[in-house]
Amino acid sequence: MFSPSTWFGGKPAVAEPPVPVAAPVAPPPVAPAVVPPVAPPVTPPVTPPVTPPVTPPAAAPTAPAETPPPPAPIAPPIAALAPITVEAPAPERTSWLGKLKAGLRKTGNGITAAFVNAQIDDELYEELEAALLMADTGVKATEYLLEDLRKRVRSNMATEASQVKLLLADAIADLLRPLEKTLVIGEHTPTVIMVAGVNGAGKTTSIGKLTRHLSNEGAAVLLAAADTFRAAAREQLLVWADRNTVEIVSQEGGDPAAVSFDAVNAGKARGKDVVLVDTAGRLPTQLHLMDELKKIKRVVTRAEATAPHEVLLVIDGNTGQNALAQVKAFDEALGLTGLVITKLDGTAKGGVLCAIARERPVPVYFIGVGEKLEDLETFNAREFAQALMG
Ligand SMILES: Nc1nc2c(ncn2[C@@H]2O[C@H](COP(=O)(O)OP(=O)(O)O)[C@@H](O)[C@H]2O)c(=O)[nH]1
Ligand SMILES: [Mg+2]
Repeated sequence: MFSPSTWFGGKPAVAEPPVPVAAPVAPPPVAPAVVPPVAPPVTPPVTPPVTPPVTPPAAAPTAPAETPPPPAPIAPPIAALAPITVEAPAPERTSWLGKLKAGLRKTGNGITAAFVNAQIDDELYEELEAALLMADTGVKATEYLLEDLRKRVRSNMATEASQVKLLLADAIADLLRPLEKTLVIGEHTPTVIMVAGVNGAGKTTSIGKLTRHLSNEGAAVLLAAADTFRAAAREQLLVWADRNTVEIVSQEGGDPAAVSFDAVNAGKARGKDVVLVDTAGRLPTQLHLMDELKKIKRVVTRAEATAPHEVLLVIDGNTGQNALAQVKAFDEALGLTGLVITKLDGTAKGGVLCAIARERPVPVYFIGVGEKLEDLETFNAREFAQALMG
């Protein structure tokens, strides 16, 4: 079974009495849990819970009243019984930091440049203001950071620009710290995670990466291909399922809410630890599509009263200030529990996390720094602040 590591916190699940409705399908044997080499741990290690026995659903699922979804066929498990292949260990956190730093270098250079041959004067603060705004930090967070920085400079009696630079890194890290949070898996079986975002943000890729990490730790994952609009989207998730040797619930041209409903029920019946629901991309301004997303959420709750346990928004790190607008809109529609910020290895400027921290502090569970399976990392405010400073 599954014992969460530093990547995924977890609390012991309360074992429910077995109901003799249907015998649960035994989960596929898994390779010994491998803790990804993330060091140092971002959060204090959580004591692994006592492995709960796989329990069938407590009650037969009731179909949603408002939408009786047609049953989605459950795709045959793809090599579900094969042991999970443990690949070469992911790169050390340091090399991952290198990727993040390289990605944010443009921003860092802008902020760093302000300190070159600088005195502590109004001109320095003006240059920092311009650099922070250019890094997508936004007006409010920029104002907040500069005011905070001035206080720190006074209380530390800093006399050199180089000291101010360190103090700014501190100020950014402190601002971002409330965004640090560990994704908790194991409190519910299955833990249902719904993933939303605009087109191309990196939802499916992030789900693939997350599945890999969860599988590596011994969690049984079921994917729900609720992006039913494009055949290509389903295929893409199938490829990820295949690579990760996990099962997938998918239906050609089906109703996304129906697929999600069936996936949650299948996850309960098969004793999965996690059900990841991939949804189609949409803009917050497309109201009918936002309504559809709300419907998926409602229907998931009908399949399992406590679900979804997590509603994640995936954001392309290159989106700039629009990312904040996305967080606000999706949060209002769905009640977000966490964010995944992708593509921080590219030309992303990263400052928007400061804006999010200031204006809509939804926790950042993970950041994506590339297209490969291992290119997903937990968010650490101090590291991010340092990468942002160059
Ligand atoms: N460089 C980079 N590319 C990424 C990252 N995450 C996703 N992508 C790429 O972004 C594109 C869109 O990703 P996809 O997962 O299909 O987005 P979706 O529409 O939200 O499901 C694909 O080409 C991915 O390979 C990342 O962290 N870094
Ligand atoms: Mg997708």
